[in-house]
Amino acid sequence: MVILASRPLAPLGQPLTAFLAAAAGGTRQQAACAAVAALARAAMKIARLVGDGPLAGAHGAETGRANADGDSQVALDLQANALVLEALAEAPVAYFASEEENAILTLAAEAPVSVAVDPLDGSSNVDTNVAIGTIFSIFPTEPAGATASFFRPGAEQLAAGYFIYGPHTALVLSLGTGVALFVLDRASGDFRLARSSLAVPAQTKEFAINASNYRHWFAPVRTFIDDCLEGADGPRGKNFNMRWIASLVAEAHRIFTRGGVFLYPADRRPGYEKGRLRLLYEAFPLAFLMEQAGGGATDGIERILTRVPTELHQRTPLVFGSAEKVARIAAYHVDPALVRDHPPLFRNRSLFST
Ligand code: FDP
Ligand code: ZN
Repeated sequence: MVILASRPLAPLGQPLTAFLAAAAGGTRQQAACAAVAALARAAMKIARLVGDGPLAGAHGAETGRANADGDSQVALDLQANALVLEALAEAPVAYFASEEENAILTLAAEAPVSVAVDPLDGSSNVDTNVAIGTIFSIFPTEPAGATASFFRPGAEQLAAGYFIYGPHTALVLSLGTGVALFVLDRASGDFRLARSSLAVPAQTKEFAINASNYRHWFAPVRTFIDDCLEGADGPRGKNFNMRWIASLVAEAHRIFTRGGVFLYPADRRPGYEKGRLRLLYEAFPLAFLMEQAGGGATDGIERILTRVPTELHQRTPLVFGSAEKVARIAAYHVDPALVRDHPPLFRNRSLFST
């Protein structure tokens, strides 16, 4: 993990509560820090449920219900959503947007911040004991109401982060001044600072994509991956390594640890024309964290943080990780000279069709 040496480092081992107290400035910042503390309390409970695995019940059991986006909900999706909602209801939070809710909920309309969450990311991995997580994004509340508070550029986030429930439970957090890593100390029950000023290495030889969708991809992504797969014999002149965990937080955590690039592009499958991942509570927080750590995030054409959602569960193509690689993938989308095979679609519109 690369550390940016120029930033002042908080003491390692510092409890999250002390870190937040030291960071809190004005009313909004204080409310954002209180929301992070509430999310951490929920995450500890979720971590315990995840850690108990099948002993705590059939976590991965289909509930027979689907969220507004059509994804089937497993038991732990609903438990995690309830725990996060319960914790945020006790924090100065005005509006709550969640992958598991059909509409934005009002908690305390006058409160200074609003929170969007993916309560349990990677829930298809619940029964396989693979790392899963909770992703969150904190915005200032706008007097105009719920939609104005969330339907705005991602660059206006006050704070963002994710909890990852893996062999250890960690929090990767940005309050807008760099990125810090906290690890749950099971003995004390506190999240403790483990690394300050995380930085995503600018270059990488590792990419992550669900290659089973190869035949559905549009030409720019297919050409980029073809070029990587040709390794030292191809146009890139070097060998690459591939990973796919199918758990967004776990992919992000690997990239924060050793660099790399993640792609979930739009493709030709019905329902995937705008990608799979959600703009508000998946792409925005990860893009915020990546940029705060010197990495990048794009939908192929546009920087994720300048996008403005128009729907709660809006999907987006998503590429994030090492800055140099993200820029290269964006270049494949705008420079036809880089794309070896031009299906008719690409002549009229880019890979990430809108
Ligand atoms: P999941 O549906 O299990 O919550 O958030 C969506 C997500 O997982 C990501 O965590 C993961 O990267 C992606 O879906 C995996 O999608 P595929 O199964 O299409 O590869
Ligand atoms: Zn998710």
